[in-house]
Amino acid sequence: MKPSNILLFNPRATDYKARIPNSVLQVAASVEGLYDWVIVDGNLEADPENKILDYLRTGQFGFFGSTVMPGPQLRQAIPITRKVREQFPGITTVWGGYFPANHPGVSLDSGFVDYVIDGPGDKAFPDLITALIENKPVDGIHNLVYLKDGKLVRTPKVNIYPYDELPDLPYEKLNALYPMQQYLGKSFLGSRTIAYHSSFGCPFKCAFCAVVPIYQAKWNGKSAERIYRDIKLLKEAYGGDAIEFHDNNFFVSEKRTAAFSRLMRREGMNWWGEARIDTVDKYSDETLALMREAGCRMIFFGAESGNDNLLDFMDKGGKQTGAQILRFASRMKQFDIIPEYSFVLGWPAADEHESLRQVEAEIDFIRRVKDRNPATEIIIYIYSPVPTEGSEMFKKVQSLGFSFPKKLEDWLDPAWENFDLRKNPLTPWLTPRIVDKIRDFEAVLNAYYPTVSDVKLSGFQRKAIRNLAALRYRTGVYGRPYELKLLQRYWLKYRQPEKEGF
Ligand code: B12
Ligand code: SF4
Repeated sequence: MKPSNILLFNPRATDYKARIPNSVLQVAASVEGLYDWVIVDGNLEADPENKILDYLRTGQFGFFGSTVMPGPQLRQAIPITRKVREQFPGITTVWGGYFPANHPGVSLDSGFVDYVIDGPGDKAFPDLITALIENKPVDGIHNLVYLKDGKLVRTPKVNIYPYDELPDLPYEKLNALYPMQQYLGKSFLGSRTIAYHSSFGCPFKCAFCAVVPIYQAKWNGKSAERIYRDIKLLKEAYGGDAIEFHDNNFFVSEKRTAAFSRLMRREGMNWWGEARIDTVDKYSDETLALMREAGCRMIFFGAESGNDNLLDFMDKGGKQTGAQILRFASRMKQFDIIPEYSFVLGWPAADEHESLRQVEAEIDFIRRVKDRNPATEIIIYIYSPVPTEGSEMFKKVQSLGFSFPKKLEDWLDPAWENFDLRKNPLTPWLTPRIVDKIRDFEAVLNAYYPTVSDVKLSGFQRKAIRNLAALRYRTGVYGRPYELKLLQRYWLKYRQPEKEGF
């Protein structure tokens, strides 16, 4: 009979700050009590490959599962899964997470990934293990993608589960493998920051977003009481003193946010989460004041663009407008909650000229946001297509000549890695000249307004870098800011996705 132990792998995603590996931990929770499991965390291992092979050599493992985000996680996920297949052909390999869910074909065609989980793995994974151990068919198990006679098979999809019904995360067992202290790092919010995930999916359908094909506009969140109970545990057992909510959209329900805030008032913990502007703009003044009182210091908002036509094109418009983005930045100031606005530049455009015009208009808009509320944190991404099949945007992207790599290994090419990191898009309409324009502006902006999130930057460094950038920012001459880039390389570590992520 196939051995039932499971090895779960979290490939390295950051060199800078390891966070609680919630993806594999939640998968572990789904098999806890049924099968034995271990986690190997690439963020904390110098040589995860050998650690994994050592475990597998014991002969007790029948299953290898890896979570995979696009980008640098592939750098370990691909060669290590391939090695597992070569050295232990009897072990079943399973990939889950955003990369394989959005690119199942290329993952399975590699020949070393047996199953992809598309969506939550909380029921699919234990069911799959049991079926394989008991030699039963897998075609009735939800959220699976696999190859049968060379053809891609997708089983019925369940986008979300009622989160409150899922088991608690096995923090204690994780602590025995990797002491939790290593995961509770210093951040702008506190000195031992907890990473917590409180909801599945998102109720919206933005045409550029990787969450949409997986969750298809469904959302379900844990109750305020359940979140509070978990946070109390992490505070009391491990000393957590601040929280980063890793939900795609934490603030969907005002009622839940208000209830959570009421519970958190006594805890003295700062927290941060991700939201939509149009959603939080509907919150009452009382809720916003309550959130701040309860420790909400900063909220990440996908502002995306100041152009209403573009907002419509990305299916974000109708509700969110450029005028609202500006007004809302001022509203947040009133409540002393820092809005962290992310903008995406380089949307599909007919040619270089149109693309350049768009980029210049966005730069101008970002400056207006900063004028309204200088505390607004600005994050600039370059548009990287995701396969949102059926959306007008993806159709346009394809018609303009863009396509994804056909082979899994091709994703390891540095150019595609930069694509994943939303640094260099490989989209035909963005020329290197425009990419430089965006990056140069970003360098000047980040220097003139150093982020409060960079806890390693001293007061002196902040002042020095700001003074150096002042003339460029005021005059709008951004080109070739070598002096700023040099300083940033050594001083500004935050928001460099290859080091950090967010
Ligand atoms: C935490 C996080 C990170 C951390 C890394 C965490 C880690 N693993 O060590 C950091 C901050 C380093 C990071 C970096 C990046 N991230 Co990130 N990250 C997240 C975030 C916020 C939470 C992930 C998480 O913990 N989810 C909680 C768990 C419970 O949910 P889950 O992962 O979906 O897991 C469920 C299922 O997917 C499935 N599943 C997942 N894995 C597995 C594995 C197995 C074996 C099985 C059976 C099932 C399974 O079952 C799970 C339980 O239901 C997500 C957004 C989100 N809310 O998920 C983005 C997200 C995954 N990241 C994203 C991106 C793009 C990145 C970056 C590539 C770029 C960037 N600048 O942000 C960088 C990469 C940098 C790098 N060096 O690799 C995107 C992916 C988009 C896409 N195109 O596919 C997301 C979706 C954010 C977004 N909305 O844009 N990230
Ligand atoms: S609101 Fe955010 S998470 Fe939701 S679909 Fe749009 S971009 Fe994606």
